[in-house]
Amino acid sequence: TKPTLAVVGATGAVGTVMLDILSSRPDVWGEIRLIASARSAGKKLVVRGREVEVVALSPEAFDGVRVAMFDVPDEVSAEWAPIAASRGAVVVDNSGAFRMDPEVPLVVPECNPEQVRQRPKGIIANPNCTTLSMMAALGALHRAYGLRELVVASYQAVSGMGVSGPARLYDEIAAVAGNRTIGTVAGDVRKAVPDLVDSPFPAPLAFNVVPAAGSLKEDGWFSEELKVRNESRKILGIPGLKVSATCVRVPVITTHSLAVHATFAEPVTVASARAVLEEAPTVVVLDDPANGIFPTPADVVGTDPTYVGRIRQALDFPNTLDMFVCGDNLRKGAALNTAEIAELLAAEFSA
Ligand code: 11C
Repeated sequence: TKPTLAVVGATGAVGTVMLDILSSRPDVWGEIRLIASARSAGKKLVVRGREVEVVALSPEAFDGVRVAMFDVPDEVSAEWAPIAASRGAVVVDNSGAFRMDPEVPLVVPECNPEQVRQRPKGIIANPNCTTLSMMAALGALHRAYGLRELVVASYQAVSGMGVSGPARLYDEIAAVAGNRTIGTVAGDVRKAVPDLVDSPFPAPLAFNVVPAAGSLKEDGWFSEELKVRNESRKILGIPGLKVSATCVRVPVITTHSLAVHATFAEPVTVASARAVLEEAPTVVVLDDPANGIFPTPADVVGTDPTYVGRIRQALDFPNTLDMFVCGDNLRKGAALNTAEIAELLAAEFSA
């Protein structure tokens, strides 16, 4: 019999995409149970073409569940993932609660699929969407040339924040639309958009970019920047990888972009790197700038691959490539990677 799957946080931004993904992937699941906060219990959502009623999060909700995907805030995962695991489910958790726990593998199927088997706590973590949006490409290049240093600037979409991000950006864009002088005087955008007290962003995002993603941590680093560093090291298995990231929110609804400056142990040419990336099954190279071909969020949103373009040999840095990477932060960056990990478990359970 096919294993029972639970989706915890089925009504959130990632949960909604997850139901879509579960409806279009090979059907390896028996029952799919939808779990959410008491507030959403009783709602009916469609998965695999059928309506399923959402049940409230409770220990009993996990009875009979073999795999539980969690797409909920860190503190909810921290409390409930161990409860689900204690009731016999393997948890695939998309929060930050367990990613750096040495007893929890942090898995990207293109990079370290074998680690799904090493789960002493019955919990497997799914990386942050910013890290994940470049990992398939970096993993392939690392295997070929040995990654040593990584300098990254992100251009992050608002849906990374959950449903509140797009809601706010649409409101801000509506507030400035049609004004053909706005954005020309300091502070005019700030005055035109709705009160920032109600915003998930610390500054206006319409006609703007905001160098503050996640929460502020020690020494001026934002949490997203530290996650890029810590999680890249763990996924790629390079504890000493030198990483420096600057994470920036941009007025894009969905699809994170990253300007990547990667230094390798081995010499690397643009042609050989392109061949390596073209061979990676989930990477698509879009790199013909003379003809306007490079990845942009607007062109790739809603699709599964990791897109790479603008591949250049750094002029002043040996063994170093510069490139631009785009990936849908809700699909490969979150729900799709979680589903792929869960499918590895489904295969294990039916083997
Ligand atoms: C963003 N990457 O774009 C973030 C949100 O650790 O999973 C995801 C936070 C996390 O805002």
